[in-house]
Amino acid sequence: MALTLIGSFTSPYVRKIRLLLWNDKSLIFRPVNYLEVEDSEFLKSVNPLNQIPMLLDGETPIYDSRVMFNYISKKWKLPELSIEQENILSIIDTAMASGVNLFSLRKGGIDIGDKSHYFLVRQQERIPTLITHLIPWALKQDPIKDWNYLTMSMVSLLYWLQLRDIYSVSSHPELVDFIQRFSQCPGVIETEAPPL
Ligand SMILES: N[C@@H](CCC(=O)N[C@@H](CS)C(=O)NCC(=O)O)C(=O)O
Repeated sequence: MALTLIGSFTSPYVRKIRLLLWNDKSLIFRPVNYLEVEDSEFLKSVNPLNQIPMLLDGETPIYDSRVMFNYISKKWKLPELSIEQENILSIIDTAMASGVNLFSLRKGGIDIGDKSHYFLVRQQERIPTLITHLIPWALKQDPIKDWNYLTMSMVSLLYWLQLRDIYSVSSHPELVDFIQRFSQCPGVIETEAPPL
């Protein structure tokens, strides 16, 4: 049964699933922009979470990127992640969630630099803390040996933080180097967001 991925060209969650499925030539990618009325109505009609990415395996809906990864892993019989790898994935996904929260708030007109706002401060603090935590792991990753869902997620996170000007990745030479080393991996160039 062919897989259908519903998502945008900019979402970091969508991008990591596109990278994961890059070699599946039967994948159907259905682009949506949930800020446009027609696409938003379509998304709501197929996904009660009203979020992207969404995956369909035939008629079976799969709603969350981590669940998609687990589902694909089982289907393709990929090796199970160790607890250390699961933790890396949680760190990347949580940094992504904080970034996406800040982006959405800024889009809604909120001053995300407001230091008096408990929620904003927590999101703002979390990103550098998590990014710093990822550096020792990132330094050990090799683009030939370690092109997997973790490094795909990291590429998607770092690229998106820069794209949306949410966090200055360039202040970490190790991460600039990571982006450069992984830039030629399969699908990375092709899944870059078109100019905004
Ligand atoms: N936990 C979800 C998060 C997905 C998510 O936050 N997607 C964003 C786009 S990057 C979204 O759909 N935002 C619209 C909304 O939440 O209303 C996943 O891992 O798939």
